[in-house]
Amino acid sequence: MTTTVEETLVLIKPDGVARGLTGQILARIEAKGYTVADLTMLVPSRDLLAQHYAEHEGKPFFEPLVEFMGSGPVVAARVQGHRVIEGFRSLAGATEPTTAAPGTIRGDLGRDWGEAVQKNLVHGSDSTESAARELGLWFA
Ligand code: RTP
Ligand code: MG
Repeated sequence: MTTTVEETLVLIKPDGVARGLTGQILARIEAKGYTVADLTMLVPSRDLLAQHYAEHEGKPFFEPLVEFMGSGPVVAARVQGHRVIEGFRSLAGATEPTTAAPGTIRGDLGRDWGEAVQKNLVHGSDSTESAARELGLWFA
């Protein structure tokens, strides 16, 4: 019998990197028991971001989101573990940092800044299909 380790794409967004939270966020992922299997830092191109956020094209927050995500360095991580896709999203907390539950990355480390885009520190893939697609984009 072969077992496949589930994996997800985690991004530490420009706000997380700029605020010096990279180490803390990676430490939470590792403390939970997941494995950081690959790691890179880059300023993503508009093309990469447009592909990454293709599902949001046409929404009012799409342009500000792509602009924000390209505004500085982003850390991309390949994170592995049983049920890690669901587990990391649980660890990240709700999209809106003001109301994300305390104990989560967004709830403990994030807040609202009164801007067009929710600067919410991290991204995690939301399904096995998204994870495969997104890992292919960021770790080509
Ligand atoms: P993510 O994909 O980044 O893990 O976050 P998510 O699933 O919780 O949120 P999603 O709905 O996929 O939205 C992607 C990112 O777009 C920004 N956003 N801003 N109304 C707004 O201002 C708004 N809505 C979404 C956030 O940065 C969100 O994480
Ligand atoms: Mg999403």
